[in-house]
Amino acid sequence: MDKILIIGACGQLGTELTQRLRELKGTENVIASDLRDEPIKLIADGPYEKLDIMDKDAFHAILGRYNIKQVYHLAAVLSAKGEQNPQFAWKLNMESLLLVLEAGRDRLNKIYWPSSIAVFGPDTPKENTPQNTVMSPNTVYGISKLAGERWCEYYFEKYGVDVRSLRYPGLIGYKALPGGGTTDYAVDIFHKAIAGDDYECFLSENTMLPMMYMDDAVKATIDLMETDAANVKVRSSYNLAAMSFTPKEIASEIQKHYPDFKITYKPDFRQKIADSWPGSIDDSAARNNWGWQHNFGLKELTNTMIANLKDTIVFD
Ligand code: NAD
Ligand code: AKB
Repeated sequence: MDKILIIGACGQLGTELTQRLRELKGTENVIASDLRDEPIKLIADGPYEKLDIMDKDAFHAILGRYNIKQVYHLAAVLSAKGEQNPQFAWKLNMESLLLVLEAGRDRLNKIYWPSSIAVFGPDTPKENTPQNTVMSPNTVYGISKLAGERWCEYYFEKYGVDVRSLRYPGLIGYKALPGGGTTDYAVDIFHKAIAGDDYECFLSENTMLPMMYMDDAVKATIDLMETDAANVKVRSSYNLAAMSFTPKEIASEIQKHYPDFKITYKPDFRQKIADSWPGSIDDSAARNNWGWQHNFGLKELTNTMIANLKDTIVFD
Protein backbone atom coordinates (compact mmCIF):
# COMPACT_ATOMS: atom_id res chain seq x y z
CA MET A 1 0.00 0.00 0.00
CA ASP A 2 1.52 3.34 -1.07
CA LYS A 3 1.58 5.91 1.73
CA ILE A 4 -0.18 9.10 0.67
CA LEU A 5 0.56 12.73 1.60
CA ILE A 6 -2.18 15.33 1.10
CA ILE A 7 -0.94 18.93 0.93
CA GLY A 8 -3.64 21.49 1.72
CA ALA A 9 -5.74 18.87 3.53
CA CYS A 10 -7.67 21.37 5.67
CA GLY A 11 -9.24 23.11 2.67
CA GLN A 12 -12.64 22.68 1.04
CA LEU A 13 -11.56 19.77 -1.15
CA GLY A 14 -8.79 18.40 1.06
CA THR A 15 -11.08 17.76 4.02
CA GLU A 16 -13.40 15.50 2.04
CA LEU A 17 -10.68 13.87 -0.04
CA THR A 18 -8.72 13.00 3.11
CA GLN A 19 -11.79 11.44 4.70
CA ARG A 20 -12.56 9.34 1.63
CA LEU A 21 -8.97 8.21 1.02
CA ARG A 22 -8.69 7.15 4.67
CA GLU A 23 -11.87 5.08 4.31
CA LEU A 24 -10.43 3.37 1.24
CA LYS A 25 -6.75 3.06 2.11
CA GLY A 26 -6.69 2.96 5.90
CA THR A 27 -6.36 5.98 8.17
CA GLU A 28 -2.68 5.41 8.95
CA ASN A 29 -1.76 5.38 5.25
CA VAL A 30 -3.08 8.88 4.52
CA ILE A 31 -1.05 11.72 6.03
CA ALA A 32 -2.83 15.05 6.03
CA SER A 33 -0.81 18.29 6.00
CA ASP A 34 -1.56 22.00 5.97
CA LEU A 35 -0.33 25.33 7.34
CA ARG A 36 -2.28 25.00 10.58
CA ASP A 37 -0.68 23.77 13.80
CA GLU A 38 -3.51 21.29 14.29
CA PRO A 39 -5.84 19.62 11.75
CA ILE A 40 -9.46 20.66 11.53
CA LYS A 41 -11.73 18.34 13.51
CA LEU A 42 -13.08 16.45 10.51
CA ILE A 43 -9.67 14.97 9.74
CA ALA A 44 -8.24 14.81 13.26
CA ASP A 45 -8.65 11.01 13.35
CA GLY A 46 -5.35 10.28 11.57
CA PRO A 47 -1.77 11.41 11.00
CA TYR A 48 -1.29 15.14 10.49
CA GLU A 49 1.79 17.28 9.81
CA LYS A 50 2.06 21.04 9.86
CA LEU A 51 3.67 21.85 6.49
CA ASP A 52 4.27 24.98 4.47
CA ILE A 53 4.81 23.48 1.03
CA MET A 54 7.19 26.32 0.15
CA ASP A 55 9.61 24.79 2.67
CA LYS A 56 11.46 22.19 0.58
CA ASP A 57 13.41 20.67 3.49
CA ALA A 58 10.29 20.20 5.61
CA PHE A 59 8.49 18.62 2.63
CA HIS A 60 11.32 16.15 2.01
CA ALA A 61 11.59 15.34 5.70
CA ILE A 62 7.91 14.29 5.71
CA LEU A 63 8.34 12.27 2.50
CA GLY A 64 11.23 10.42 4.14
CA ARG A 65 9.68 9.98 7.59
CA TYR A 66 6.57 8.27 6.28
CA ASN A 67 8.09 6.78 3.10
CA ILE A 68 5.46 8.63 1.08
CA LYS A 69 4.85 7.27 -2.44
CA GLN A 70 1.86 9.36 -3.58
CA VAL A 71 1.22 13.09 -3.17
CA TYR A 72 -2.08 14.92 -3.64
CA HIS A 73 -1.00 18.56 -3.93
CA LEU A 74 -4.06 20.74 -3.30
CA ALA A 75 -2.58 23.91 -1.78
CA ALA A 76 -3.18 26.97 -3.97
CA VAL A 77 -4.47 30.53 -3.96
CA LEU A 78 -7.83 30.51 -5.76
CA SER A 79 -9.24 32.92 -8.34
CA ALA A 80 -10.71 35.77 -6.28
CA LYS A 81 -8.00 35.82 -3.61
CA GLY A 82 -5.31 35.56 -6.28
CA GLU A 83 -6.34 38.89 -7.80
CA GLN A 84 -5.66 40.58 -4.46
CA ASN A 85 -2.01 39.53 -4.47
CA PRO A 86 -1.04 38.24 -7.92
CA GLN A 87 2.70 37.93 -7.21
CA PHE A 88 2.09 35.79 -4.15
CA ALA A 89 -0.50 33.63 -5.95
CA TRP A 90 1.91 32.97 -8.81
CA LYS A 91 4.75 32.15 -6.42
CA LEU A 92 2.75 29.71 -4.29
CA ASN A 93 0.86 28.05 -7.14
CA MET A 94 3.90 27.58 -9.40
CA GLU A 95 6.83 27.01 -7.06
CA SER A 96 4.98 24.47 -4.94
CA LEU A 97 3.96 22.46 -8.00
CA LEU A 98 7.53 22.40 -9.31
CA LEU A 99 8.76 21.22 -5.91
CA VAL A 100 6.28 18.34 -5.93
CA LEU A 101 7.00 17.44 -9.57
CA GLU A 102 10.75 17.35 -8.84
CA ALA A 103 10.10 14.95 -5.95
CA GLY A 104 8.14 12.86 -8.46
CA ARG A 105 11.31 12.26 -10.46
CA ASP A 106 13.09 10.19 -7.87
CA ARG A 107 10.88 9.19 -4.98
CA LEU A 108 7.14 9.19 -5.82
CA ASN A 109 5.02 6.68 -7.71
CA LYS A 110 2.11 9.07 -8.43
CA ILE A 111 1.12 12.72 -8.07
CA TYR A 112 -2.31 14.34 -8.18
CA TRP A 113 -2.59 18.07 -8.87
CA PRO A 114 -5.88 19.86 -9.61
CA SER A 115 -6.40 22.33 -12.40
CA SER A 116 -9.59 24.36 -12.95
CA ILE A 117 -12.04 25.74 -15.50
CA ALA A 118 -10.08 28.96 -14.80
CA VAL A 119 -7.58 27.84 -17.47
CA PHE A 120 -10.12 29.05 -20.02
CA GLY A 121 -10.64 32.70 -20.88
CA PRO A 122 -12.76 35.20 -22.77
CA ASP A 123 -11.63 33.85 -26.18
CA THR A 124 -12.55 30.24 -25.32
CA PRO A 125 -15.81 28.84 -26.78
CA LYS A 126 -18.32 29.24 -23.94
CA GLU A 127 -20.66 26.31 -24.49
CA ASN A 128 -19.54 22.71 -24.30
CA THR A 129 -15.95 23.92 -24.07
CA PRO A 130 -13.73 21.27 -25.70
CA GLN A 131 -10.78 19.51 -24.08
CA ASN A 132 -8.38 21.18 -26.50
CA THR A 133 -9.30 24.73 -27.44
CA VAL A 134 -8.25 28.38 -27.22
CA MET A 135 -6.98 29.09 -23.71
CA SER A 136 -6.55 32.71 -22.72
CA PRO A 137 -6.94 32.95 -18.94
CA ASN A 138 -6.92 36.50 -17.59
CA THR A 139 -6.61 35.85 -13.85
CA VAL A 140 -3.31 35.03 -12.15
CA TYR A 141 -4.99 31.87 -10.84
CA GLY A 142 -5.97 30.77 -14.36
CA ILE A 143 -2.54 31.62 -15.76
CA SER A 144 -0.88 29.59 -12.99
CA LYS A 145 -3.19 26.62 -13.60
CA LEU A 146 -2.54 26.70 -17.36
CA ALA A 147 1.24 26.90 -16.80
CA GLY A 148 0.89 24.11 -14.21
CA GLU A 149 -0.84 21.90 -16.76
CA ARG A 150 2.02 22.42 -19.19
CA TRP A 151 4.54 21.53 -16.46
CA CYS A 152 2.62 18.34 -15.60
CA GLU A 153 2.69 17.20 -19.21
CA TYR A 154 6.36 18.16 -19.47
CA TYR A 155 7.36 16.11 -16.41
CA PHE A 156 5.38 13.13 -17.69
CA GLU A 157 6.93 13.27 -21.15
CA LYS A 158 10.53 14.15 -20.19
CA TYR A 159 10.90 12.24 -16.94
CA GLY A 160 8.04 9.72 -16.87
CA VAL A 161 6.51 11.27 -13.74
CA ASP A 162 3.01 9.79 -13.32
CA VAL A 163 1.17 13.03 -12.59
CA ARG A 164 -2.61 13.17 -13.13
CA SER A 165 -4.95 16.15 -13.14
CA LEU A 166 -8.56 17.30 -13.47
CA ARG A 167 -9.97 20.71 -14.42
CA TYR A 168 -12.59 20.99 -11.68
CA PRO A 169 -15.62 23.23 -12.09
CA GLY A 170 -16.89 25.08 -8.97
CA LEU A 171 -17.08 22.59 -6.10
CA ILE A 172 -19.98 22.54 -3.65
CA GLY A 173 -20.05 20.61 -0.39
CA TYR A 174 -21.48 20.94 3.10
CA LYS A 175 -18.52 19.82 5.20
CA ALA A 176 -16.01 22.63 4.65
CA LEU A 177 -16.22 26.23 3.52
CA PRO A 178 -14.69 27.42 0.23
CA GLY A 179 -11.40 29.30 0.24
CA GLY A 180 -11.66 32.43 -1.92
CA GLY A 181 -12.95 31.51 -5.38
CA THR A 182 -15.46 32.97 -7.83
CA THR A 183 -17.83 30.01 -7.52
CA ASP A 184 -18.03 30.30 -3.70
CA TYR A 185 -21.48 31.90 -3.93
CA ALA A 186 -22.96 28.47 -4.68
CA VAL A 187 -21.92 27.30 -1.19
CA ASP A 188 -22.62 30.57 0.65
CA ILE A 189 -26.18 30.67 -0.67
CA PHE A 190 -27.10 27.43 1.16
CA HIS A 191 -25.73 28.70 4.48
CA LYS A 192 -27.83 31.85 4.18
CA ALA A 193 -31.00 30.03 3.14
CA ILE A 194 -30.73 27.55 6.00
CA ALA A 195 -30.08 30.34 8.51
CA GLY A 196 -33.32 31.99 7.29
CA ASP A 197 -31.43 34.96 5.80
CA ASP A 198 -31.68 36.61 2.40
CA TYR A 199 -28.65 36.29 0.12
CA GLU A 200 -26.90 39.11 -1.76
CA CYS A 201 -25.11 37.41 -4.64
CA PHE A 202 -21.82 38.82 -5.95
CA LEU A 203 -22.58 37.47 -9.45
CA SER A 204 -25.45 38.57 -11.69
CA GLU A 205 -28.58 36.45 -11.96
CA ASN A 206 -27.89 34.90 -15.37
CA THR A 207 -24.21 34.01 -14.91
CA MET A 208 -24.01 30.38 -16.01
CA LEU A 209 -21.07 28.41 -14.60
CA PRO A 210 -20.11 24.71 -14.48
CA MET A 211 -20.42 23.23 -10.98
CA MET A 212 -20.04 19.89 -9.20
CA TYR A 213 -21.10 18.32 -5.91
CA MET A 214 -18.10 17.42 -3.76
CA ASP A 215 -18.79 13.66 -3.69
CA ASP A 216 -18.54 13.60 -7.47
CA ALA A 217 -15.28 15.58 -7.40
CA VAL A 218 -13.77 13.20 -4.83
CA LYS A 219 -14.96 10.19 -6.82
CA ALA A 220 -13.47 11.57 -10.06
CA THR A 221 -10.16 12.26 -8.33
CA ILE A 222 -9.85 8.77 -6.90
CA ASP A 223 -11.11 7.10 -10.10
CA LEU A 224 -8.44 8.94 -12.10
CA MET A 225 -5.72 8.07 -9.60
CA GLU A 226 -6.72 4.39 -9.48
CA THR A 227 -7.10 3.75 -13.19
CA ASP A 228 -4.27 2.04 -15.12
CA ALA A 229 -1.70 4.52 -16.40
CA ALA A 230 -2.50 3.36 -19.96
CA ASN A 231 -6.03 4.83 -19.61
CA VAL A 232 -4.67 8.29 -18.76
CA LYS A 233 -4.37 9.71 -22.23
CA VAL A 234 -4.47 13.39 -21.25
CA ARG A 235 -1.38 14.34 -19.25
CA SER A 236 -2.10 18.06 -18.99
CA SER A 237 -5.51 17.97 -17.26
CA TYR A 238 -8.92 16.46 -18.03
CA ASN A 239 -12.08 18.52 -18.56
CA LEU A 240 -14.64 17.40 -15.97
CA ALA A 241 -18.34 18.26 -15.75
CA ALA A 242 -21.56 17.47 -13.91
CA MET A 243 -24.02 20.40 -14.11
CA SER A 244 -24.25 24.08 -15.02
CA PHE A 245 -26.58 26.66 -13.46
CA THR A 246 -27.05 30.37 -12.82
CA PRO A 247 -27.58 32.09 -9.43
CA LYS A 248 -31.24 32.55 -10.40
CA GLU A 249 -31.65 28.82 -11.11
CA ILE A 250 -30.05 27.64 -7.87
CA ALA A 251 -32.09 30.20 -5.89
CA SER A 252 -35.29 28.89 -7.42
CA GLU A 253 -34.30 25.29 -6.55
CA ILE A 254 -33.65 26.40 -2.95
CA GLN A 255 -37.03 28.17 -2.90
CA LYS A 256 -38.69 24.77 -3.38
CA HIS A 257 -37.45 24.01 0.18
CA TYR A 258 -37.56 27.58 1.58
CA PRO A 259 -40.35 29.46 -0.26
CA ASP A 260 -39.56 32.72 1.59
CA PHE A 261 -35.87 32.69 0.62
CA LYS A 262 -34.89 35.83 -1.31
CA ILE A 263 -31.85 36.55 -3.45
CA THR A 264 -30.61 39.96 -4.62
CA TYR A 265 -27.71 40.69 -6.95
CA LYS A 266 -24.77 43.03 -6.45
CA PRO A 267 -22.00 41.96 -8.86
CA ASP A 268 -18.46 42.86 -7.80
CA PHE A 269 -15.00 42.22 -9.31
CA ARG A 270 -15.73 38.49 -9.42
CA GLN A 271 -18.34 39.07 -12.15
CA LYS A 272 -15.57 39.79 -14.68
CA ILE A 273 -13.80 36.57 -13.71
CA ALA A 274 -17.01 34.55 -14.06
CA ASP A 275 -17.74 36.18 -17.43
CA SER A 276 -14.39 34.96 -18.73
CA TRP A 277 -15.12 31.30 -17.85
CA PRO A 278 -17.16 28.72 -19.79
CA GLY A 279 -20.85 28.10 -19.13
CA SER A 280 -20.56 24.36 -19.80
CA ILE A 281 -17.80 21.81 -20.40
CA ASP A 282 -17.33 18.88 -22.77
CA ASP A 283 -15.80 16.14 -20.60
CA SER A 284 -16.14 13.28 -23.11
CA ALA A 285 -12.40 12.49 -22.94
CA ALA A 286 -12.69 11.70 -19.20
CA ARG A 287 -15.86 9.68 -19.81
CA ASN A 288 -14.30 7.69 -22.69
CA ASN A 289 -10.76 7.20 -21.31
CA TRP A 290 -11.42 6.11 -17.72
CA GLY A 291 -15.19 5.83 -17.39
CA TRP A 292 -16.03 9.09 -15.57
CA GLN A 293 -19.71 9.43 -14.63
CA HIS A 294 -21.29 11.99 -12.33
CA ASN A 295 -24.14 11.26 -9.92
CA PHE A 296 -25.40 14.70 -8.84
CA GLY A 297 -27.39 17.27 -10.81
CA LEU A 298 -28.83 20.54 -9.46
CA LYS A 299 -31.85 18.89 -7.79
CA GLU A 300 -29.81 16.16 -6.04
CA LEU A 301 -27.18 18.73 -5.02
CA THR A 302 -29.80 21.00 -3.47
CA ASN A 303 -31.58 18.19 -1.62
CA THR A 304 -28.30 16.84 -0.25
CA MET A 305 -26.87 20.20 0.78
CA ILE A 306 -30.02 21.20 2.62
CA ALA A 307 -30.55 17.82 4.31
CA ASN A 308 -26.98 17.74 5.63
CA LEU A 309 -26.38 21.40 6.41
CA LYS A 310 -29.50 21.56 8.53
CA ASP A 311 -27.86 19.22 11.06
CA THR A 312 -24.14 19.35 10.55
CA ILE A 313 -22.67 22.75 9.78
CA VAL A 314 -19.14 22.32 11.11
CA PHE A 315 -17.08 25.43 11.72
CA ASP A 316 -13.67 24.91 13.20
P1 NAD B 1 -8.90 25.89 -0.20
O1 NAD B 1 -8.43 27.29 -0.30
O2 NAD B 1 -10.19 25.58 0.48
O3 NAD B 1 -7.79 24.98 0.50
C1 NAD B 1 -6.43 25.13 0.22
C2 NAD B 1 -5.67 24.67 1.45
O4 NAD B 1 -4.28 24.84 1.17
C3 NAD B 1 -6.00 25.50 2.69
O5 NAD B 1 -6.34 24.65 3.77
C4 NAD B 1 -4.71 26.24 2.97
O6 NAD B 1 -4.44 26.44 4.35
C5 NAD B 1 -3.67 25.33 2.33
N1 NAD B 1 -2.46 26.05 1.99
C6 NAD B 1 -2.33 27.31 1.50
N2 NAD B 1 -1.04 27.64 1.37
C7 NAD B 1 -0.34 26.56 1.78
C8 NAD B 1 1.05 26.29 1.89
N3 NAD B 1 1.96 27.21 1.58
N4 NAD B 1 1.44 25.08 2.34
C9 NAD B 1 0.52 24.15 2.70
N5 NAD B 1 -0.81 24.35 2.63
C10 NAD B 1 -1.23 25.55 2.18
O7 NAD B 1 -8.91 25.30 -1.68
P2 NAD B 1 -9.79 24.11 -2.26
O8 NAD B 1 -11.05 24.68 -2.72
O9 NAD B 1 -9.79 22.99 -1.31
O10 NAD B 1 -8.94 23.76 -3.54
C11 NAD B 1 -7.99 22.71 -3.54
C12 NAD B 1 -7.37 22.64 -4.93
O11 NAD B 1 -8.40 22.38 -5.89
C13 NAD B 1 -6.70 23.94 -5.38
O12 NAD B 1 -5.54 23.61 -6.12
C14 NAD B 1 -7.72 24.58 -6.28
O13 NAD B 1 -7.13 25.39 -7.25
C15 NAD B 1 -8.38 23.37 -6.90
N6 NAD B 1 -9.74 23.67 -7.35
C16 NAD B 1 -10.73 23.91 -6.44
C17 NAD B 1 -12.00 24.23 -6.90
C18 NAD B 1 -13.12 24.53 -5.93
O14 NAD B 1 -14.22 24.92 -6.39
N7 NAD B 1 -12.92 24.35 -4.63
C19 NAD B 1 -12.26 24.28 -8.28
C20 NAD B 1 -11.21 24.07 -9.16
C21 NAD B 1 -9.96 23.73 -8.69
C1 AKB C 1 -12.61 29.42 -8.07
O1 AKB C 1 -13.73 29.94 -8.21
O2 AKB C 1 -11.54 30.05 -8.05
C2 AKB C 1 -12.55 27.91 -7.98
C3 AKB C 1 -12.31 27.33 -9.33
C4 AKB C 1 -13.43 27.11 -10.25
O3 AKB C 1 -11.19 27.03 -9.66
N1 AKB C 1 -13.75 27.44 -7.38
